[in-house]
Amino acid sequence: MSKTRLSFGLMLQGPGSHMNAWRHPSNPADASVNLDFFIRNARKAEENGIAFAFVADGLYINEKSIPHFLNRFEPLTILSALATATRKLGLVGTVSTSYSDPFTIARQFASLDLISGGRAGWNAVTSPLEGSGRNYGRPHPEHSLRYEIAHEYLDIAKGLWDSWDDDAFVRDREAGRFFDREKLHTLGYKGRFFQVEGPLNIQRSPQGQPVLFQAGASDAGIGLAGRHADAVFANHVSLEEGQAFYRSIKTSAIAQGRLAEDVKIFPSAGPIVGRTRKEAEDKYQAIRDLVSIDEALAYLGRYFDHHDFSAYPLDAPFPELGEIGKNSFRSTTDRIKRTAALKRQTLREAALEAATPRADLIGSAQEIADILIERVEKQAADGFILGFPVIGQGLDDFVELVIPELEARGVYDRNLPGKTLRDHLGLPRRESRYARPAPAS
Ligand code: FMN
Repeated sequence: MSKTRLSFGLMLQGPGSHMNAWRHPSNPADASVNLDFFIRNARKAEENGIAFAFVADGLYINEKSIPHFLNRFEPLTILSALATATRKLGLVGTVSTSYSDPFTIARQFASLDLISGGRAGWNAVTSPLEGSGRNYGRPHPEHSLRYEIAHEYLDIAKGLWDSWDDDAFVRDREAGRFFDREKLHTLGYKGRFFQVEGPLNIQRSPQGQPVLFQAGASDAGIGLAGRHADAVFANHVSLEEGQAFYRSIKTSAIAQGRLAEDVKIFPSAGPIVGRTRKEAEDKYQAIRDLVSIDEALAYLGRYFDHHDFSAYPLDAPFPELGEIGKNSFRSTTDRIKRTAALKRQTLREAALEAATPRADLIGSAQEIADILIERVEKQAADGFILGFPVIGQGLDDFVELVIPELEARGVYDRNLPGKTLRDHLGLPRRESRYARPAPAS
């Protein structure tokens, strides 16, 4: 095996990442709430060496939302079910730091980690959608405030996860001693946003601490990742963009006294693969045809906090939007605006592209393998989160066509290297802040 080894996560979001994936014949129409379908995909991923399942989430819907977002599983609940249906697959779920409490969430991920034997990961997001505030009865915090809250939140979660030393629960029946008092640590956190006494009422994680993912790409997001994240979910498109982002995350980690390899970068990748390029292009077109222009406009609007694009002329240049979207998916709205200006797109073109992105991962297995390997070798990625536009067709094709190609090139191994998610990602077990260094021998 060469030095390059590709590693994948699989985005599990019902029918796939495409807004109308539910209409595709390779998926059940109720994929977003079909437990058997989730289990089937999770097991297929595991059998083929995919390191983890990744469940994204949102906290606000309206009638313009992506159809399968209107009716979907809550991440920690579905991951707990998948934990009992799989043995090795990592289980990463998205939970917002803006609309939850650190004690509850630290406890839930610690429980998932224990249930799964050390396979839990948390994608800590700050929540882009303004409407979320209306579901929680409080104002949606502004972008930079969301990140300040997130810093404090993650400090607390990590502190709580070290509440007990690894061997704190002695359970000595004879002596009637359940735990060792010396190995219990009370956090006593008093911050600007949270006061959390602790300790957490669950033992330390099999992998030290659950793996922390992060998914914001603005400067504030990069700062949060550099300080806290073990892995970052990214969504850039070109090799150059990917390299710049990769560098910025690693630089941010180093500035925090960490090593570049302490944080792994996982861009999303949604390959559409065919036995020939033509077959792949036909599949892309079939997916694109699932969306009407009105649906595409609504999809575009979602990134801009459900801005109504239907009032603008369709075939005029992409409109000037000023501050709209700044407090939402900022890094994504910036990219949409930049691309529209660069390619001189009309609103129609920008909307159709947003609804069915034409990534460069459409082609034969050889072409897809070339691109994936190049991105890892040229330091734009440490691995990928596979967000197939249509999961039924996409996962089958990837497993049948791309994985054998990667194996033949010696850059992929279906046997996952260890047991925990940290093992799969090449991350060391996280030692407790209270751990004493081993005595010198
Ligand atoms: N926010 C969510 O609420 N749920 C998600 O599943 C989610 N996934 C994201 C994936 C990527 C690749 C990016 C860039 C963002 C994601 N976000 C998600 C939003 C971020 O957490 C954040 O709230 C928003 O993007 C604003 O931060 P940013 O400007 O730093 O990107």
